[in-house]
Amino acid sequence: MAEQQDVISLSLDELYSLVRKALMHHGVSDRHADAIARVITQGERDECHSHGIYRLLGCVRSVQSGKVDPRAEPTVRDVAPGVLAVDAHHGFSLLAFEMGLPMLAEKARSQGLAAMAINRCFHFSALWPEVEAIAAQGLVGLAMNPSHSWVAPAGGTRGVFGTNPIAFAWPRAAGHPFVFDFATSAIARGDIELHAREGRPIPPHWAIGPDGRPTTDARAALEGAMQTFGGHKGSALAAMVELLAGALIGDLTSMESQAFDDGAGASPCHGELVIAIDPQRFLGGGYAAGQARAEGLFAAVVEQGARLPSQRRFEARARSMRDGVRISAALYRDVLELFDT
Ligand code: NDP
Ligand code: PYC
Repeated sequence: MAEQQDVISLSLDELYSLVRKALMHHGVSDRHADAIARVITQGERDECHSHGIYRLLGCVRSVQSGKVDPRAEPTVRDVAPGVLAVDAHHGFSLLAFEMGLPMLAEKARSQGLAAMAINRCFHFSALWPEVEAIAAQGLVGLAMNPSHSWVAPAGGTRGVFGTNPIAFAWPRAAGHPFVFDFATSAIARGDIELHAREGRPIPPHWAIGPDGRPTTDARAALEGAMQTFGGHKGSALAAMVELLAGALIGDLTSMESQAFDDGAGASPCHGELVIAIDPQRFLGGGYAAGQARAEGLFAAVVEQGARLPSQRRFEARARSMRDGVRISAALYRDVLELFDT
């Protein structure tokens, strides 16, 4: 660890160990601590600050709230040839994902397409680590989940939807997969929280304040309602996530998750839908041609100077793997204070 004025430099190993130790200090089991520390380290490594080490504070708060079972052992259930369900038993979601992934991949390979419902999980993380793990097996990945009802529908003023991320990954023969992962709100709530922590203003299209008017005050935004991205289009996608990753899989919508929290301040508790598709099954002998077509599409994007989603992230990853990460001294202090309670 190296300190330089208001920034602390950590290697990825140091970061991982720090997160893991803090979680275990608060009674999180080895297996959950490993899964969480891996994903938080990946978030910081890829410079996704809203879902990096900052999330450790929320994880510990969730455990302290008494809502999460930090030692819950997920159970995997084979539901149908193309469907499985993982019950997280009110633990964090990441171990449940890891435990379900082998069966999801096996079913996708045998059926061409498979879906995994993760139920009763506390969810705080970005989704790209999950769809990237699916793409690493040569499969197309799609994942989504509700959260808390912080987001107003387009044309409304009161929260109904969660920030409801949708993530997609397409495996490529060489290099990183094509990946996008975004909230269906104008921005992740974690980003507004970071603006509020640091006293920075936000763009007016991110949220409305408690008075129902657009605001640049991050604290007012957290008390008001967030906006969807792309107006009615983001609003419809957010509703789709509530339906597919809530009603369809027998789990809570964002409004229900918020009610379940009952002011405890834990991470949202709900379900997640993860879909894997095997392009070899779909394309058979045409697999190479299908891949080539996809590469033609990506080339047409980058050739004109536009960038592919996740390119910034992959560049950040290369940098962090070489140089480690730098986090603000204020955040680092907050993390160290977790060991005092
Ligand atoms: P952003 O708006 O920052 O980015 C979303 C995506 O767009 C990324 O894949 C990003 O790639 C890509 N992108 C950004 N700018 C460009 C560009 N100019 N050209 C091409 N692609 C671009 O994300 P959000 O704030 O919406 O979400 C951040 C994270 O929060 C996500 O990882 C999401 O999973 C997580 N989240 C989790 C929730 C949960 O319930 N667990 C709820 C809501 C969000 P790149 O990264 O390379 O910039
Ligand atoms: O940043 O919106 C968010 C979020 C919700 C749950 C996890 N992240």
